[in-house]
Amino acid sequence: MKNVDAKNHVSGKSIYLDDIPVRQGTLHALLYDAPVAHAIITHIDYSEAEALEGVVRIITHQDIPGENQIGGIFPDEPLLAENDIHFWGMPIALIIAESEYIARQARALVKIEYKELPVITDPREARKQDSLIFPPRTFKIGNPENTWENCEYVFEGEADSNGQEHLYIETQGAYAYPTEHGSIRISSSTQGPTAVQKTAARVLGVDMNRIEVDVTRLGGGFGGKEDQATAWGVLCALAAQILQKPIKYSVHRMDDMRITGKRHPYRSDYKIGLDKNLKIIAYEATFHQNAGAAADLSPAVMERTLFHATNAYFVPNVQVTAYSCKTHLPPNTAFRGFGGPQGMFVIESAIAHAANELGIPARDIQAANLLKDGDEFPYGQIVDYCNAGSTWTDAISTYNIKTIQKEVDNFNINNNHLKKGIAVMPVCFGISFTNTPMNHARALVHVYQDGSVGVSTGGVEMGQGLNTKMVQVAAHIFNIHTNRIKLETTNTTRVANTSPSAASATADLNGKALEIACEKILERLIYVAAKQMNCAEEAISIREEKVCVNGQPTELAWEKLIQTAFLSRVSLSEKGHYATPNIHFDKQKEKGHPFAYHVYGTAITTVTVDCLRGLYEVDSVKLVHDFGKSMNTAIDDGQVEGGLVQGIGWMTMEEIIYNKKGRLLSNALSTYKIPDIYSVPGEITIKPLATEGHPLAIRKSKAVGEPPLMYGIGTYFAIQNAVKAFNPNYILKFDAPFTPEKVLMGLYEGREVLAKVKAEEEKA
Ligand code: MTE
Ligand code: LUZ
Ligand code: MOS
Repeated sequence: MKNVDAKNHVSGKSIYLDDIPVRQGTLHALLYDAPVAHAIITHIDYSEAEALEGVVRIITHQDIPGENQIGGIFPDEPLLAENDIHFWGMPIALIIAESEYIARQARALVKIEYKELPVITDPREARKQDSLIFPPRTFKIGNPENTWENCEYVFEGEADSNGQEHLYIETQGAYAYPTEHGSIRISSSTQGPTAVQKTAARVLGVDMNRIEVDVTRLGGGFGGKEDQATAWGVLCALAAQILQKPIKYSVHRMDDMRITGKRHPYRSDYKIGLDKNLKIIAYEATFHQNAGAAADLSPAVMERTLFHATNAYFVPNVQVTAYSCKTHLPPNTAFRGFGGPQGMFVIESAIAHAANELGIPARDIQAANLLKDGDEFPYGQIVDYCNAGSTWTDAISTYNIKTIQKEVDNFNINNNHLKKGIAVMPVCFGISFTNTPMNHARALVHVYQDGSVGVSTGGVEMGQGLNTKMVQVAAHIFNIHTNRIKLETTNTTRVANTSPSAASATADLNGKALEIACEKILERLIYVAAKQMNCAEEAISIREEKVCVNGQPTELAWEKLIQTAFLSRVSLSEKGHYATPNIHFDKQKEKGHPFAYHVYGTAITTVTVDCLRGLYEVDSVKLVHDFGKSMNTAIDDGQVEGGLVQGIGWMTMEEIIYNKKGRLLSNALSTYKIPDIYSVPGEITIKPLATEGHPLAIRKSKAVGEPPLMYGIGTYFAIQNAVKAFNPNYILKFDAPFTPEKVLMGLYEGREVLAKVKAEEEKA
C-alpha cells in the first residue's frame, strides 16, 4: 500500500504547523536567548524593546503562574532563565509582537549585563571536575579483570563520536490559543503530545484537563521533538494564557540550531581482549556522554549506550561504565538510535584496532563473535529469535564478499591516487523503551453509520509512515478497503497519557492497541451478523466487505451490517489498550529482560577515496535486514535508506563545532554539511531476511525506524580501510566524523608517503 499522505506531500497540500490558518488577532512569539554560555545575569533592560511599536509584551520567568520547570526526567531545567545562564541560547524571555519581523527587531534592542563564569564543553573535562548530571552506571557480566591475563591479545584506545543536528525539515514550533473555562488548545510539532500537555499544565499552574494538545504530523522529528518540542508548546501556551490571545511561534532555522540540543557527542575508552581463535573474551569501556547543561533525556540515552555496548556480539566478560557529563552546551537529546550508535561505534573501533594490529580483516573478528540463541546479553536478557548470524551469512554469501574484496584489491593495485575500502557492519538493536513503564499505548476507533471508520491513536506521524501502517491494521482486522479508513490527528483529548512516538516502537504499541479496539467492535458485528443470518457466530466472517457464512459470501455487505448494528443499538466505538508483555528491568541489579525483541542486520559498504583531495564516495551499501514479515515494504525500505544515509552523515560529514566559549559555530547550512543527493551511496541494495517475524511485532512486521541508522557506521571503517591502503603509515584514529579534512591528514601523515607523492608528481 502506498503512503496515505504521498499525494498531498508531493502536491504541497499536507498540513504542517506553519500551514494552520491562524485566528484573527494572532500574535507572534520570539525567544530572547542567552548570548553567552555560562554567566550570572546582573541586569537586563527590556525598556527599548518594549517601547518598539507593535511589541505587545515581554514575558519573563517572573510572569510564570505555575512552576518554571520543564525537566522531563529530572526537574533541572527552567523554561526561562532566572539568574543563571547555563548554555549559549538558553531561553531568557519571550517577546510577543504583532509580527515576527517586529519581534526580531525588538530582540536586538534587549540589553543584558552579566558576569561570565568558566565554560566546560568537553565531557572528559566535566568528569574531571565532577560535573555530572547523575551518578555513573555500570553493566557487568562475567569478570573481565580476571580475564585479561588469559587473553592472547589485548588492545586499548579511545573512540570519540560527535553530535548530530536533527535538521528536521520542519523546525520546532507551536500554535496556542485560549478556549473556554481557562483552557488552552495547543497545536504542536511534537513527538510527545502528552509531554507538552503535562509540562504546560505544570508551568501554567492548571490541571492537565485544561490543556489540549493536537498534532497533525511533523516534517520530521528524528528524536529532536521527543522532548525538546515541549518548550515551544509551553511558551505559546504561557503567552496565550497571560494575554488571552492566539500565539504562534514557528522557529527560524538558525535559532533552532542554536537553541536546541542534538545527538550526544561521546568520548570513550575501550579495552578489548581476544583469545587465539579471535573470540572476544573480555571487553571494557568507559563512556563520557556530553549531556549539555540539563538532563533532558540523557539518562535514558546513556542507558541505551550501555544496552548496545556489545552490538551484535556475544562477549562473556564485559564491564561497561557510562558517565553523563554536565557541560555548558544546550541539553543534548534523543536522536535516532538514542545512544545505541555511540556505544556501537566504540566496540567497532576496538575491533578495527585489533584487526589492524593482527593484520587481518575486521570481519574475521566480527564473524567469530556474533550472537546466537541462548547467549546472554550483559544486561541479563537471553538471546532468542537471533538473526545476527543469519543476516551476516546471507549478506556475505548473497553479495559475495570474496568477489567484492578481490575487486577492491585489484582496483587498489591498479590505482595510485584512488583507493577503495570495504567494511562489514552487523547491527543488533533492542525494541522497547528501556524504561519499562513507558511501553503501553491506546487507540480509539469509531465506525460511522455509513461504514466508514475513524481511527485515533497516541502515535505521531513524522514521516515514518505510521498512519499508513495504522490504516493497514484496521483494514486487515475488519477486512474492508483501506479507503474507508481515516486516521485522525493525534489529540490528547481522544487518546490520553501517551508515551512519545519514539524508540521505533510506535507502530508496535499503537498498532497492537488498535488491533484490540477493532477486534472488540468486530466481535459485536459478528454477533449482529449471526443473528441476522440465523446461524452460529463461529460460522461468520467478514471478507472483502461481505459477511460470509462458513466462508461463503452472503448478500449482507459491510455497510448494511453497520446500519443493522446501529439500529440494534450496538456500540460502534471502542478503545484498545496494549502493554508489552514479559518485559522488566531491575535498575539495582542492572539485569532483566528490557526488550520485546531485537532487530538484526548486516551491511557491506565499499567506498572510494580520492587520495589527492581527501574526498570520498560511498560506492555501495549492500545489506540484509531483518524486517520480520514487513507489512509495507515501500515504507520499510524508505526507513532503511533514510536511516542509512543519516548514519553516513553522522559518521562522515556532519561536524558540530562549539568554540571554547560554548558558542555554536556550525550554526547554519552553510557551515554544517548534511548528506545531499550526491552523498547517497551509488548503490543501495536491501535484501529482506526471510523469516517468520516476531509475535510481539505488529502483524509480525518488526520495528524499523532506528536500526538502519547504524549501518552508516560501516562507512567510517570502509574509509579508514581505504586510507590505510594508500598510507601504510596511517595510525588508526577513531574520531567521527571522518571529514574530508581528517581523511586528507590521514592520507599524508608519516613523511615517506608525502615524499612518494612528491616524487611521483615530479615524474609526471
Ligand atoms: N522517519 C522519518 N521520515 N522522519 C522521522 O522523523 N524518526 C525516526 C524514525 N524514522 C523519523 C523517521 C525515529 S528517531 C524514530 S524513533 C522512529 O522513526 C519513530 O517512528 P516509529 O516508532 O513509528 O518507527
Ligand atoms: N526514548 C526513550 C527512546 O524514552 N526511551 C528509549 O528507550 C528510547 N529508545 C530509542 C529512542 N527513543
Ligand atoms: Mo527516536 S530517537 O526514538 O525519536
